[in-house]
Amino acid sequence: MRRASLTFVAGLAVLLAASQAQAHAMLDRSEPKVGNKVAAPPREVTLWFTQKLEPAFSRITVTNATGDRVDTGKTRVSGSQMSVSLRAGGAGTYRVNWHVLSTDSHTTEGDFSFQVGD
Ligand SMILES: [Cu+2]
Repeated sequence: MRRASLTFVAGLAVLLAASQAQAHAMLDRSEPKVGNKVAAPPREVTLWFTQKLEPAFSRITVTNATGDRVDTGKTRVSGSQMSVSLRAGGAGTYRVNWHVLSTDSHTTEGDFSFQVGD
C-alpha cells in the first residue's frame, strides 16, 4: 500500500516536471548555430527562446578554446531574444552558457559549443 502510493507520487512528479519543462523558456535556436563551425570568431552570440525573458536575470557567458571569457559581460535582452558581444578570442571550441528567467517566473539554463576556424 505504502509502496504503491509512493510510486504514484513519483510518477506524478515526473509528469509535473515534464509539463513544467514545456512551459519554461527553452533554447529555440542560436547564431552561431549549436555545434556548427564558423570561419572567423563571431562578433556576437544571439540566442532565441520559446518564451519572453526577464532582462535583469537573463545572461550569456562565452569562453574560448583556452577557457577565457570572451563575452563583454553585457547581455542584451529583447523579447524572447538575447545576445552578447564578443572580443576576439582566436580559433577553436567556444562554449556558450546561458541562464534565463522567463516571464512565467521560471529559470532555465544550459550550454552548448560551436567551432571557430580550422
Ligand atoms: Cu516555465
